[in-house]
Amino acid sequence: MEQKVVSLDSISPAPGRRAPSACSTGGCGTPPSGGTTDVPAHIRQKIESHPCYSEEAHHFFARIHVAVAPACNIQCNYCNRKYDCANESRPGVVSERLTPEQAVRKVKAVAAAMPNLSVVGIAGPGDALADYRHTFATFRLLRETLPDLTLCLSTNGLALPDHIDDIRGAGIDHVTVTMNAVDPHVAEGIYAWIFWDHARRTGLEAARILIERQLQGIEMLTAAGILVKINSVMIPGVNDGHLDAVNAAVKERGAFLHNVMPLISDPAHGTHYGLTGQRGPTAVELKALQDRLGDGARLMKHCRQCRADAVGLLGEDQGAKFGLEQLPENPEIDPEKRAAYRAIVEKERNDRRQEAAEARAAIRRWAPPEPILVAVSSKGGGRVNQHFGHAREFQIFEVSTAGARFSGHRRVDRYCSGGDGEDDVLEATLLALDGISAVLTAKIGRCPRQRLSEAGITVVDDYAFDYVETAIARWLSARGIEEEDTARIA
Ligand code: CLF
Ligand code: SF4
Repeated sequence: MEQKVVSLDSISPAPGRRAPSACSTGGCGTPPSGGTTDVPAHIRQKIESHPCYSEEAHHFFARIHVAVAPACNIQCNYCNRKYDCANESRPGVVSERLTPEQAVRKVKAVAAAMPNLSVVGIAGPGDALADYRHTFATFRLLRETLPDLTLCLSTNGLALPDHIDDIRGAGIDHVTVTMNAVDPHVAEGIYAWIFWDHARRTGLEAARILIERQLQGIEMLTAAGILVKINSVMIPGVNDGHLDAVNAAVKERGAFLHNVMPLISDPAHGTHYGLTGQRGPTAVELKALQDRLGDGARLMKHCRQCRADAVGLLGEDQGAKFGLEQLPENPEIDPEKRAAYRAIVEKERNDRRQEAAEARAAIRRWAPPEPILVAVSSKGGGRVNQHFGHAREFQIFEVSTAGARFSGHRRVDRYCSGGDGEDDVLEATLLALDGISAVLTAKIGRCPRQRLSEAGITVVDDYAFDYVETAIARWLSARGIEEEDTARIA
């Protein structure tokens, strides 16, 4: 099994190549997009190494999901039981279900190989609390064996109020509740049935019980000091106009974060929605909803809808390397390696914050009057450090006179494989980049550069390995100065 070295070499500049500062004017100390300095210290400490609760942390820290919970107590119309739980995963069967002991063995192997592993989550493939015994047995074993890992649980909320003490007792500090509606008339269209109090219930009755239990559970968690994240699946024509109400209701009950995820609907998955032609939202519709909810709502925008057996950084699943058959008998976790990694991340974060503060002034000075969207190819660390042809997703930043704000990501297929670019992939990438003004990348070939230009997208590859905010500031400054010079000469 490949051993990771303790460094950020793959994402940082090569030795001796210092990313130059954007401009000389001082900034206001605002953290870079997704920074955590605007939350109280006791919460910051809980989220700063959690890749889902902190956008900044997801550049540096990995999570593992252990698939110990196959059963479910409800039926969502976007789920087919043969596939992963859509609460926390992209449809796709989990490759293996684990016993609590196997789960711990796997987590140990991953922690030994990946010093950046910080979180273990249980997110299915069914509901983590439907058959809660495996879930809590796993968490208890993990707490004893690997006490420095953060424990994270995801649930549909139906059984939640019955397990607050179990959650606290197991040392779980982060719980996600998937909540798609607070109005039973809306929820009725999303769930086929629930199994509650020894009986299967449907329609309005099921919807009312589920919502009541979800809201009660959220209140109990926040009262117990546990951080709560809400996941909502955005389903056009069903609950898209209703998610503002969900956002208000969960905020009122103390939820820390709200993650609105697009419905994934494909007839091949065999879900009710897939088979009945219910579509998912476009990237533009999702962004419009997030904009409507506003900055004050503390929205998660970097979710990758990962599998219930995902391993690694968000968006970069390494689960295939850690099948039970491949695990070493006695993996050795080196605490010094893990501590060294955290020290490097701390330094990197401080550098990034400092540069972002400087970059912000330049962005404000040179940004166009109307906001634009910029796509960045990055393999982590908050830097422009990936070849265009290797990107499987682009991070999207909204750039305006207020600064550069992370606004999500767009998935693409890898354009370059075996040294050759694939034309049909490039055309699909162009569609995925709809509405984007510029692509910032570490490197790009002649052909895709030309196609992007023809599509009206500016290609910027002069700032490889810079932090994203720095690269945007340097590009805008150079562009602005050039335009001013041209105007002066004319
Ligand atoms: Fe896993 Fe979920 Fe915990 Fe994260 S995922 S249980 S909170 S450790 Fe994260 Fe994956 Fe999105 Fe979930 S990116 S699907 S929000
Ligand atoms: Fe599927 Fe998860 Fe819904 Fe259960 S809670 S039906 S596993 S999406």
